[in-house]
Amino acid sequence: SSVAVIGLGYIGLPTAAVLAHSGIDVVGVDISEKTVEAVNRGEVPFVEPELGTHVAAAVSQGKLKAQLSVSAASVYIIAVPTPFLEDKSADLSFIMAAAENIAPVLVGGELVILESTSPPGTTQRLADHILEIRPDLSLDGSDNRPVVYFAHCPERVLPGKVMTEIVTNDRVVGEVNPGAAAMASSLYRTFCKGKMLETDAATAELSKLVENTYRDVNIALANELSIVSKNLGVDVWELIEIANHHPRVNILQPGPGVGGHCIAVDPWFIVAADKENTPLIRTAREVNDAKPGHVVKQIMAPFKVSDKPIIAALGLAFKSNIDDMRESPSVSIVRKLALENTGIKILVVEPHTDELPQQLDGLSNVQLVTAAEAIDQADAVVLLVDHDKFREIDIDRLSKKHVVDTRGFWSK
Ligand code: SAJ
Repeated sequence: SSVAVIGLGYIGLPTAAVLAHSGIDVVGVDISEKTVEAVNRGEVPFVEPELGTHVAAAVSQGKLKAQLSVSAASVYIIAVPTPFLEDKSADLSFIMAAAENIAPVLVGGELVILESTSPPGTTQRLADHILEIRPDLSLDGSDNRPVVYFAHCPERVLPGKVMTEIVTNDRVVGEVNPGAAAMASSLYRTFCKGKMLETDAATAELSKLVENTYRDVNIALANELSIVSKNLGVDVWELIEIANHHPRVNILQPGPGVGGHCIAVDPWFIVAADKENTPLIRTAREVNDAKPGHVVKQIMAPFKVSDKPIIAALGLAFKSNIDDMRESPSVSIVRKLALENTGIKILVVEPHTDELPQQLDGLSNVQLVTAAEAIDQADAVVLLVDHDKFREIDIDRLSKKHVVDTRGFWSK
């Protein structure tokens, strides 16, 4: 059998690499020429531990190659982005474009898997779209038309641990038509040691959204508690630590806000699917989105308008020990600080990059420096990301400064 993986991002490329490693012939498809060329050289165009060696090996063994267009295969795996639009609904245009590229090469008997995180009903819509283009094919073999199988198998791997979790996590496989889940399970079993949880496509779609929403709601509780505790003079880290000793309580950690392309996005897909009945999920999103504003207030609290303090901001990534700054609350905090307070200077430290992200372009009062330089000069120090590298900072040097520790990095 052969597999075509459409979208060579942080899910598609690892999937292509592990499938190729298990002996399957894999073609990776991407619209970016740069990505296609990089993969064909055996390189990975983004940071993910251990992925590089897998891709290099698969390419050199001739099991993985990348190209710009879709060609015939027995299984198609769609792993393209599903960003959200202005109105918080999902943008399915990348999925539908993939469908349009797959449709012409189908002959019947193939399995089409959607891995992209999607609102409930999307896999069915994908199937309908392909069958509209190809009315000679079917979902059930009626009128002697060959069957194409459709399944939703959401990825659930944690960025930074993808190569481990892709093998060890249990896998949800949800079918649109009978037989699809069994086919998908047998494909994933070639590299995945976890359980195959077979269900229907809509349940699989919603389960993925619910997993991330569960975390978002839990983090919102922690973030709300961090503000309440501060106002009551209670240490939130100690509070949560103590509460979590209860055998049935497990509160997550407060922070500067929730970032990344998953947890801050997926809950909106549930809200969009049933606006009237999702006040809790919506409010949790709003609580987490409001946290950067609270952090900015906390940083500026001891200063008067005329003070013009120097502020050291430690960390820009959306979480610890990665270089990914997209949808990062730390970046919004720095931007907000810079825009709302004329005359202040912000010395940003991000050990995993050597340039500021686009959102901070053109802000003349923001500079990227080393931790030592920033702390030397700063009146206030805000810890935004709990990178291991920040353990090297000598905390004695913070004693005379206004410190805002959004992660409990030093306070815990
Ligand atoms: N965060 C907190 N407090 C916490 C935990 C996280 O503030 O206690 C923040 C992080 O700093 C970060 C954001 O939440 O800004 C999200 O980080 P994360 O590590 O919780 O999750 P992601 O976005 O890297 O990956 C999630 C994972 N989902 C779950 O754990 C349920 C991953 O398994 C999914 O595959 C991924 O989303 C995805 O692609 O959907």
